[in-house]
Amino acid sequence: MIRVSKNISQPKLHLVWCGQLGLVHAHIISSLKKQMPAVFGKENKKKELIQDLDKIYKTIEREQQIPRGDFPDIIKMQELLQGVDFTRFKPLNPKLLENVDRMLSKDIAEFMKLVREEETQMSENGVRGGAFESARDGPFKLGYGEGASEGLDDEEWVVARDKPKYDEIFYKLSPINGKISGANAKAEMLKSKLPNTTLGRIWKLADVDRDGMLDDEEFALAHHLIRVKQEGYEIPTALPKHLVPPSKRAFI
Ligand SMILES: [Ca+2]
Repeated sequence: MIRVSKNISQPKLHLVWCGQLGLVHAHIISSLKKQMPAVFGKENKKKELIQDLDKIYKTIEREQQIPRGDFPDIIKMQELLQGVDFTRFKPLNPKLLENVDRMLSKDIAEFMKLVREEETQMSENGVRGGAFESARDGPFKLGYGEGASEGLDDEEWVVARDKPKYDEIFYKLSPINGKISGANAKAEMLKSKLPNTTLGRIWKLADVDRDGMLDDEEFALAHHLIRVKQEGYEIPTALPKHLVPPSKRAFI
């Protein structure tokens, strides 16, 4: 589930949340429908399914890669299902799912735009100092050449060093026209276990051309910044020149 500061437009967030919730519900209902017998033993099977709802959640969680936090509360769901006739459930409509999925990824891209706007407003509270404030002290400045300023003096794009490793992940995410969607990138970035606010900032810096998607260079940059943060350094508020992917220098 997405968590952001209260400045972000609530209706927009609500829309993202509802889409995800609808998707989870559709999977739960379809799973229950699939397991119901056609003629005999319906009531017993229903009881069994309600009891085993946790197993059903786990299967959907694994097969659809939906985080457990996005599922409805299991006790409430069990109570709700008691009074429902499972035979009336409709089978899953793949077209509907596709639409919800598309809506979600589009919405996440929109949402990230809002995060960006919010971040700009909050820039005065952002990171100051380090190698980004002034070059007056040159290489003797605290933190020079470390964290996000690693590779500052190198001719080669510092992210390129580990890019083959990041490329491997990138191509597993089935990019379309060389890019992965916001939703796909989000799922992968969440594996870092960094807070959503930090990942939002990393996204803002990594989506250099601001099209709501990541190409291989932007994806590698996102992972580079994740590593910087995981190593205990701060994420800069603006992308330092030496971190801009070579093909995107025109955007800066
Ligand atoms: Ca992009």
